[in-house]
Amino acid sequence: MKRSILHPLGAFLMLLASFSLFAADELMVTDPWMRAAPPNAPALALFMGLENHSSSDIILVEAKTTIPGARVELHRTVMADGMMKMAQQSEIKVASHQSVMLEPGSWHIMLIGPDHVPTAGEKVGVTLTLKSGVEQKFEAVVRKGKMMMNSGHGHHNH
Ligand SMILES: [Cu+2]
Repeated sequence: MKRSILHPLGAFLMLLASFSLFAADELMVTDPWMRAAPPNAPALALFMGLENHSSSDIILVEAKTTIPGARVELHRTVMADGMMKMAQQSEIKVASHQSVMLEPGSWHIMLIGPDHVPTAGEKVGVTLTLKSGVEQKFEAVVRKGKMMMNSGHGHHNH
């Protein structure tokens, strides 16, 4: 005998989820990826979109990965004296119903001094710790990405 796909309890849980009750204080992480780097790279960069669909602000305070040996820092690339510079950040705040893009030239998570540099296609385990104490685990895929030029401009139109 076949089981009904829309089991009453399942429908109830789906209804709850649609009201974001389970998503409270939880980030939605979109397209997490790590930029492929040469085998002796001194640092690795991790990117993703962070979406907050809850009614309160969410603050990311720490990140960990399965890459051994690396110190993990929250970074933001900023303009200083006409140069693109990375600066360590103590947190990344995602305001209620807002999103923050971690992408080349902007916010990112930096792994400094990795003992292993993964190659394109490899998957890296990531754990994000929120200020609330909630931990979120997921995998980021390693792929090639554009390098940011130190041009002093985020965008070029030719
Ligand atoms: Cu950085």
